Amino acid sequence: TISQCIAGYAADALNSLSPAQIDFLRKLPKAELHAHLNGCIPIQTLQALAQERLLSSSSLPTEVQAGIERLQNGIVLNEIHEFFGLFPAIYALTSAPEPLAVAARAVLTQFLEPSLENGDYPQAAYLELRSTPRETPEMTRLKYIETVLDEVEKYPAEKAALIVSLDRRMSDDVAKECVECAVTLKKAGRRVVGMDLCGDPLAGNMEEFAKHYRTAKKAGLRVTVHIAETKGSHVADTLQLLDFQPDRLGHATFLDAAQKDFVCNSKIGVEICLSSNLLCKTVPTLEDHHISHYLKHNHPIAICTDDTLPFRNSLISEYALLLAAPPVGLGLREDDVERIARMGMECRFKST
Ligand code: 6MZ
Repeated sequence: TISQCIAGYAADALNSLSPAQIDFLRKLPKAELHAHLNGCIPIQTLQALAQERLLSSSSLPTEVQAGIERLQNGIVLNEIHEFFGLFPAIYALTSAPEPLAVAARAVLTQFLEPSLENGDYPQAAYLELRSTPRETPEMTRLKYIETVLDEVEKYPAEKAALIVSLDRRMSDDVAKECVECAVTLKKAGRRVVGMDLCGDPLAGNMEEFAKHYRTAKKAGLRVTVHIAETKGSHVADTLQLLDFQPDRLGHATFLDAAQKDFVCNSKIGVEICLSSNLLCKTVPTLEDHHISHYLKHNHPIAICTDDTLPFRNSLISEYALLLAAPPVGLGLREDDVERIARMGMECRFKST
């Protein structure tokens, strides 16, 4: 196999390509616009953080150890809600500024630095990293965002930026605090370009969140929301999210015909995460994936990884799913894949 860290659908697609096709994908300038920091920590980095914790504080809760082992061995999910249970173990290791900075640096390196394994090319020409601010005994939410920003800003603005995520499970006060932090940092010239809405797709009251996204937009932040990610997503919820006037949509798997038309007419870019949808079982097969609808309508999409740690994919392997012949891939032509990569670059949030 090409990489030990890549497995599943994405690996099968990558392994089925010819060296010339792999070379083509490596050289293609690609934008990664939907990557969750704590979902994209390389497993080696997570293990090193666990080791360090063991050395400094003698013990690691058994749940954390079990969680890391599970991630190491490759997860199998029966449905998307099981996915969120993976994060407490990861969070336990990134709950102070220093380990958080280590994790952020590793994620930025993974996407933006050329690697031997990748033929000396970087996975992505541009990365919009997203993360949910957490308050812990060791840091405030403001400190959380500043810590990640310090790492993001080590790269030039043409290469990296930060999106601050709100979690659907957040209380109103916490959501408000996160938006205030993002706006303040943006006003201070820091590289926060947008706000996201993520977390358990069925949690939270979206009516309460609307005002926070209005505040963010007023301050010049762009907005992306995870929308209609599961079959259980309600029409009312989806309509409310569209009412936030998002600039991009994450997943958009279960939009009805009218909602799809609205998205196509308003040219809102859709972040497509193929492996993620297949592994979380929200889409049964590649053939059934809603990407076909958007491709048919020449609608702007961005191919993204979502969470490289549990899904064991990479940006190149997600593109391999486009190029590989069916049934492992969609069997698109190289010029179509090139056009898709360009669309991804055009979906970037420019700071205003
Ligand atoms: C919804 C997701 C997600 O923010 O702590 N997250 N939310 N749907 C998904 N699709 C599979 N994948 C990740 O990164 C981890 C957090 O991102 C959200 C979850 O809330 C998860 O806790 P950060 O850096």
